[in-house]
Amino acid sequence: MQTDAARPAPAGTTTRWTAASVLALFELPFADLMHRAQEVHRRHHDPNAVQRSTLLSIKTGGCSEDCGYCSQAARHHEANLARESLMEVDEVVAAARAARDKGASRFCMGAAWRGPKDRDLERVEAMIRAVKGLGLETCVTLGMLQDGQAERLAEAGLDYYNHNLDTGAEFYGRVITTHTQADRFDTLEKVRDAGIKICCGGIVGMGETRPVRATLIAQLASMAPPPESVPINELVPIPGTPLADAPPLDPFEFVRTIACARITMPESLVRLSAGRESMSDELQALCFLAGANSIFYGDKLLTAGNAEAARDDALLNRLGMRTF
Ligand code: SAM
Ligand code: DTB
Ligand code: SF4
Repeated sequence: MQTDAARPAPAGTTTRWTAASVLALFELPFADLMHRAQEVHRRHHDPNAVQRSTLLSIKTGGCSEDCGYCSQAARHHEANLARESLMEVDEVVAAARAARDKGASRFCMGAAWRGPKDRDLERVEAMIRAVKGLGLETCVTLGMLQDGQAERLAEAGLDYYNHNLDTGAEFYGRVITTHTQADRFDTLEKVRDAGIKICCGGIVGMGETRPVRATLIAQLASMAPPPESVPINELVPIPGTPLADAPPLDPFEFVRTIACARITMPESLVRLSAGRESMSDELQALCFLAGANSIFYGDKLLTAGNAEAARDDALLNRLGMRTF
């Protein structure tokens, strides 16, 4: 017998997701939730294909914000991260070319800023133009944008802007106090208005409850339209940050989060993002079954390690998955 939440919405109807209706998904028996995620996944995507993005930190550390998970906040000096100023365009292009040659289709450039200064944007625009010229999709994550900045990025040919909601509204202030989730929505609106696609997701495993995870997914799914890319990060606990000792998340709860993202955002790419380095191959395979169809590819995320490319190649090969 299937419970109500296990039943798919009738064809041609749209579902308005609330925290309560997403929580009902989270609470399904695991097999029912996975079945529903697979149904949605197979209706909208090739279940045997995974997209690969490569990350590069183009400006590292020294950030004014206090995000509790982040190694790059200036105030988390015990994380002992070496600061690096904005990279030169040709260094970035060399890294992008290497990523393309290894098979990535999207190159994501991240900067540890509260937001970019107009004079920094000029160099970022040059990076976008050059990386796009290599035939890669471009993504940047630069923090909060001021009026006119999204238009400049669009003009440079930017495909995606990454800006995460990070956690459910009710938990946001417990993790970050130097800006609000409303500030994040403000930037997302500027990005959308400039015609740039949105990459927006969050982090789980920060000590939040299941209802908080349900709020996060409902908030993402309620964006109109939902983000084209949805990164689901598992906290990478970084010594010296306030969340270094967050209690580990039950791996099945992580898989459930992926499944809920897939069901509520059928057309989006759902990215199995940070945290893969410490996940088993079997857990990652469950995430693909739950509807994840994108990964970060390359031995490093921004400052933390990622699953090694050779291990990913072997895993995708063992699962008979192709890449795009
Ligand atoms: N400063 C910009 C911002 O905050 O949007 C861009 C860079 S920031 C590092 C990008 C995203 O990385 C954050 O929103 C967060 O979701 C993710 N992130 C950062 N540190 C993480 C960690 N230790 N574990 C998992 N995800 C993390
Ligand atoms: C996202 O959601 N995850 C990426 C990307 N967007 C920029 C970043 C993960 C960072 C993990 C911790 C680190 O490398 O410092
Ligand atoms: Fe880290 Fe971005 Fe927060 Fe700065 S704004 S502390 S880089 S997550």
